[in-house]
Amino acid sequence: MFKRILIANRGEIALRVIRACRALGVSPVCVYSQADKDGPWLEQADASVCIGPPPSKDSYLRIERIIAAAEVMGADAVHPGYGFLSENAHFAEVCRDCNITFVGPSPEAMSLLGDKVNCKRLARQTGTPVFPGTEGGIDDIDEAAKVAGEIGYPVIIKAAAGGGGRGMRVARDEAQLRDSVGKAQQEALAAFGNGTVYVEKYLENARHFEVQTIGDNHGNAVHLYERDCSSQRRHQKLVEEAPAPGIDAKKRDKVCESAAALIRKAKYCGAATVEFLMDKNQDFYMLEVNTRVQVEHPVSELITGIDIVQTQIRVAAGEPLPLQQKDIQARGHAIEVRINAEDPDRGFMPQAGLIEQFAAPGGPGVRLDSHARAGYRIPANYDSMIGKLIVHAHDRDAAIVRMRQALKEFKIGPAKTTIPLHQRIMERPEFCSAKFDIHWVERWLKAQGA
Ligand code: MV4
Repeated sequence: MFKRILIANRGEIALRVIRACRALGVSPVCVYSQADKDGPWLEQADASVCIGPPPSKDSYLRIERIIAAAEVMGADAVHPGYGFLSENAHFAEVCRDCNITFVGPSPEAMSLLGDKVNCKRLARQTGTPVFPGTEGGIDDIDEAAKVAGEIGYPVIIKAAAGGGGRGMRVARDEAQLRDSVGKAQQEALAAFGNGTVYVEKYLENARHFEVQTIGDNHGNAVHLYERDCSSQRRHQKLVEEAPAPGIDAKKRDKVCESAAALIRKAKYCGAATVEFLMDKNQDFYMLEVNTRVQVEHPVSELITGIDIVQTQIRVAAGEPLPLQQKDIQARGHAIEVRINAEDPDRGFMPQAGLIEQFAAPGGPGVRLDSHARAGYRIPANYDSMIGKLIVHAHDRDAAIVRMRQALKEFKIGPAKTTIPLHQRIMERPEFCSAKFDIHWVERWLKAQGA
């Protein structure tokens, strides 16, 4: 096991990694920006070092400063959390060159899965279902138009290096396709330094289904079942749950197994999420693979009883996965809501500033992952998420009841948060009956005049 892990992140995920380090007897150390000098999570670390001014590009994204900090503090591993450098293959490579273990996949596995054209090719080989479309990147517009004609419109043009909703265009007929491909290629080149784009069938009213997987350095990979993340706005997830409600058990097992097979084939070590869209017939189509721990990992932890962050660290240290697939069972239902310091009544405007009141919810089956507390000042430079509230209960209805009560107990002020929005979501028939799709929140908010 490692002696010391440097956490190249901030906020709730830094605290989450610190907790996992303690459980494993590993010393956690942090880097922080000037804006985070009073970050409550730093009190929990064994040491911390300032790596620069508030903007991420001058601090949390500065590879050479993070490596220097790891060397100065004697860390033998780096945990990147999510965001920032977590999916940067160059960073993983620099860590390796400096004999610091990157808690995550090899740069090769990260690059392979991070390129969506390569990832889709690998998925076809492992029986992971994908959308019909071009085999690889488009180099001939006539060929792309031919494929689109065969699969039928609408189609979507995506950047191989894109992700999370960036670099996509929908085409509803051949004229739009011909108009869009060149523009999409130029945009992709400018945004990602890679102009490769591909075309696939566009699915209108899908649900977002994602499979949590984890692999080791010994050729093993397992899945921890799935999450439904359909409740989102502008590609920002608001609510996540596990398991996905109302899925046929056989279809679910099949798609989860196919996700684990993909990770195994990629010789992937660490936690990965295989994202899918699901149509109304419960057919699945892979979108992309996220090569990091995700914000919503706690719902999978609560239903399986497996600590994903501790497992990430164990496999990074070279241990084999402690569990086989047959030992992993899903129990009950878990729901997570993201608590963002944003004002939903003012276009989700971020709310920087002092938190004066912070009364945390509690009781059986309630988990709060947050770095915030009364007296904490939210910096304006980063993501507005100040915590995650997660509940677990024997079934979905009981989990919703538990979430309603936890939200009622949770008092934050004067900063506006997404708590009242979540209280309304937990009463919505679309949510309570799980008759929803990826557009339901935006449709509902629009109908509200928000
Ligand atoms: C799609 C799609 C429909 N059909 N691909 C958006 C984020 C990126 N991961 C992929 N995305 C989509 N890909 C096909 N073939 C619709 C989306 C999409 C979406 C997906 C998941 C969650 C929210 C979304 C919101 C809008 C569009």
